[in-house]
Order: sequence, then C-alpha cells, then structure tokens
Amino acid sequence: MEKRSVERLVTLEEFIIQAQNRFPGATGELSQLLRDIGLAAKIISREVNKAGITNILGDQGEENIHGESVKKLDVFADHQLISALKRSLITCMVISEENEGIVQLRSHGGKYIVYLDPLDGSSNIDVNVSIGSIFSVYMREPRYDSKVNESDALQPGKRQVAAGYVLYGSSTTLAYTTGLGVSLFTLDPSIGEFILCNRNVQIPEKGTIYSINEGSYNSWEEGLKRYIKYCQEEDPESNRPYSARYIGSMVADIHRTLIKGGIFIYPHSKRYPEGKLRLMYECNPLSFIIEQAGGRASNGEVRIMDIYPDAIHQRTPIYIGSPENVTRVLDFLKEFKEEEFLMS
Ligand code: AHM
Ligand code: MG
Repeated sequence: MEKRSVERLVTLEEFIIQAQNRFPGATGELSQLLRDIGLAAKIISREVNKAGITNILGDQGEENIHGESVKKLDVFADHQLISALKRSLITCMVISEENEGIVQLRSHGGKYIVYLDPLDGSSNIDVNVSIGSIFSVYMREPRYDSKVNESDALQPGKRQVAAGYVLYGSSTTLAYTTGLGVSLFTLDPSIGEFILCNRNVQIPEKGTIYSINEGSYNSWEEGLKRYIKYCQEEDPESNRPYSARYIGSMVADIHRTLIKGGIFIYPHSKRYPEGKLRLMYECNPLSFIIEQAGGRASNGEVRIMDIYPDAIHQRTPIYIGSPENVTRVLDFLKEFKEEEFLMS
C-alpha cells in the first residue's frame, strides 16, 4: 500500500492560494471569499455532527418564504454563511433560500454577489441522512455609483465565476469550481482542515444509475415515463436495467452522480408545474460543477446555465448528469413531444 506522507497533503487554503498565484493580476478577493465559505462550512459541519445532542434538530416553528417549515439547523447555517461573507468587504449582496429579499451587506465596494442554499435537503435533517450547503458567485456589474438591487443578481448561470457545495455525509466533502475544472476536498476533523482529494474530477461519460422521485410518475410527461421504462428494461449489452437511487437531498444525489455517473432528474409535474428546485441556488451551481466535470444539465429544452432568470427564487425542471444519459433522456422528451404535436 502506498504510504502518504503528511507533507504531501494539500489543504483547501493552500490550494486556493496556489491557484491564485497562477494568475499574477489576481486581487485575491475571490480566494478570500472561498476561504470564508470554507470556514463557515467547517462550523456547520461541526454543528450537523452533534445536532442530536445539542437540541438543534427540529422545527424553528416558522415557515420560510416557500411555506416550508424552517429547521433550526437551516437558520444556523444561513447565519454562519452570511456572517462569514460579511466579515470581508468583498460581497455586496447575498440571496439565500431562507430570505425572501436580497440581503445587502455593503452598498458600495463589494464586487461579488453570492447565492446560497445554506442547508439543502432539510427534510432529511431529523433522520440523520446527508444534507448539504450550496453556493454560487457572480460579479456585480461595475456600477458603483448606485445601491445594489435585485436586478443586479438576475444573471444567467453561465456568468457564475465560482460555485460549489459542501456535503455533510459520512464525511464532509467540499467541491468547487472557478471554471477550471472541479476540485474535491474532504474534511479531516482531527486537524480541522479540508484536504484535497481530487484536483480535477471527471464524471463518467455514461452511468447506470437513475435518480428521480418516482412518486410523481402519473403526472410526468410521456417522454419521461418512456425514458424511465427504458432505464428499467433488461438489456445486458447496455447494462440495463439501471439501478434506482434517490436520497432526496440534491447535493447528495448530485455528488453520487458526479462520482459514479448516471442521471438525476427533478421534472415538472402536476404538483410542481415549474419543477421544484430553485434555478439560482440549486440548479445553476450544481450544473456549473457537473459541466466542469464533463457532464450536462438541461431543463428539458435548454441548457440550465443559459436561462435568463426573472426572479431570484424561480424554479426549474432539471435533467443533469453524465453526458450520454442526459442526451438520451432529452431525445425521449423531444420524440414524444413531436408525437403529441402530430397527434393534436
Ligand atoms: P429543500 O431546499 O427544502 O431542502 O428542498 C430541496 C430538496 C432537494 O435537496 C431534493 O432534491 C428535493 O428537495 C427532494 O424533493 P422531493 O422530496 O419532492 O423528492
Ligand atoms: Mg434547497
């Protein structure tokens, strides 16, 4: 077995500084922002791990802006991340799943806008199943004379300058991209540092896992029903039937998809006519990660990161994962839409 020497371990901090040094003109502000998020992630991870013993599980007794009950850990995570971003003067505004409007940090100066889903998969908190934090970073348009407002934040995902997630699972994993590939870190709790474990993650070209909440099957469009049947059909040559895996925490489902390949789908349905997941702080950042690893993400018609948003909390359907799997489901959707059109 290969013996790893302590000297060869690279921490998140070191990695970010090394990456910054490759760009002589870099101001270091984005690096600082990523380090701030890394620190907040460690604090959230610590709290998630001791949640059962510190009475931080359970409802806060309020609903968030989407009418979902707010868990105490959601509030804690939101507070930690926003406080971390407040400390440096780099971020001018934060948009978080937990807050209806924008959270303005500094009206002048800060050049970054950060979207957050502080604790995604919150219905899994009480049952000790993996949850995660998601972040997405944009540059503010250089217009420092006036106050920032919501319209500054309405940018398509292709303009993200950085994005990532932290998965609080059997270990705590952080993945981020600045558009130069995806780097993956694991938290070593004994030294309190995120340690680099892969500097250029690649998603498998094709996978044999499909991930979708099949409870809504009856209200899916025909093309999607047929695609799921295709995944379940017996065909040893293409390794079908595929395996079904669905955790119900998008970060955990996407992390598995990134490592093992396959597809994650949250479609529109009768219950969620626009899809359930949020474009700006769930779908865009995770699409940026998956695309940077060589994958694909679509809303069923267009690339997720090409969508021009109308609202900070807008929802979208999503089909995301290995390029071959996503291309295949989109072919099914197209074929059955055309068939329905011809029959109408
Ligand atoms: P949340 O932001 O309230 O936690 O909801 C988002 C979560 C995602 O993590 C997950 O993919 C999805 O909701 C699961 O939804 P469902 O229970 O409808 O399958
Ligand atoms: Mg969420």
